[in-house]
Amino acid sequence: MKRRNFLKNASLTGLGLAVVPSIISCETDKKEQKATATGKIVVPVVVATWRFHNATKAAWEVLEKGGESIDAIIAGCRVEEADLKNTTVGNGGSPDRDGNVTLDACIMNKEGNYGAVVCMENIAHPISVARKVMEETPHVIFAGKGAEQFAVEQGFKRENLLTESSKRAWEKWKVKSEYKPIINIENHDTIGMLAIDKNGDISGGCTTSGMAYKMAGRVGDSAVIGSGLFIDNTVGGATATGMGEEVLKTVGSFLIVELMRQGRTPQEACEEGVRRIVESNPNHNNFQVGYVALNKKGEYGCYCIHGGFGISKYQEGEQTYVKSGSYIKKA
Ligand code: SD4
Repeated sequence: MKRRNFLKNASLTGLGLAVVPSIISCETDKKEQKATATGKIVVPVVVATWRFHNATKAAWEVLEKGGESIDAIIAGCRVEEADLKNTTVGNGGSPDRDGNVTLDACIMNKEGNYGAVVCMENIAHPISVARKVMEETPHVIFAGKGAEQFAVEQGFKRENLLTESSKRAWEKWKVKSEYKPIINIENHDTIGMLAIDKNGDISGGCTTSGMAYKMAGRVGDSAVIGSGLFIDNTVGGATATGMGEEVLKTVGSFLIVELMRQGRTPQEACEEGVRRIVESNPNHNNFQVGYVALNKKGEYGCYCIHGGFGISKYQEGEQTYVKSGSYIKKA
């Protein structure tokens, strides 16, 4: 298929969004986080894209006991990778247009080390394989068959990741074969997670099966350093969800961390990250991108193009869903 036709088919014209551009910021379901108001350091803390409350709970349990942020990230991300009902992460993820489930994941630690796997099949926990890449090899990214082979050598089991229900949905999709990624399905999307432990050290992870029914071999932003995730232990971290192509083109997570380094709050940095995409892309009505950022004080921010995104946060022993502000508000 020619690129132009592919992009045409990729548009979300079916969404019928009535849109009014506006800038609004983060609102919480519960009380506003104290750190944001007082500037005091409130760690440990973990934040994750969407309503991944089971994941942030698992991560919090590690942090609360004094565990390291990298272990909290692994514990949290693995919860979603194992959840068969979640069709956008790990086991049970939606396949590509040829019916193959291909996974992308990455991890970054407090030393600024990074490991990733892209387009990996048949291994249920790519986040753990990404950690092995980071810790056990001189490389940072393994792709496709090489990633799978490495995982098996490291003791991971090969398994079929295509569930019956994902297979049925794919077969239904094949009837029309239209690529229309509807990203904003609450509760079910890519997990990007940032955690600061009791020592004040930050780590992050991001894991996904990518866009449903993508072309074979397509890799999104999630496992690419600086796009789906970036961590700098002197500043903080950021992670992304949504249309990976747009995040990749603007190196979104790196941008947000650099803006925080220059003095922006996590909220301001996320808003600027979204603005960079929206203002350079007239097609922004047709796709979603959401960012989450965390600075070293434990202050967070989140922002997205279209309403419907939010983050799960665990801090001071309390779990909260934070509804993200959006550039475009439904009329
Ligand atoms: C990708 N960013 O593969 C991922 C998909 C995603 O919410 O985050 N969806 O482009």
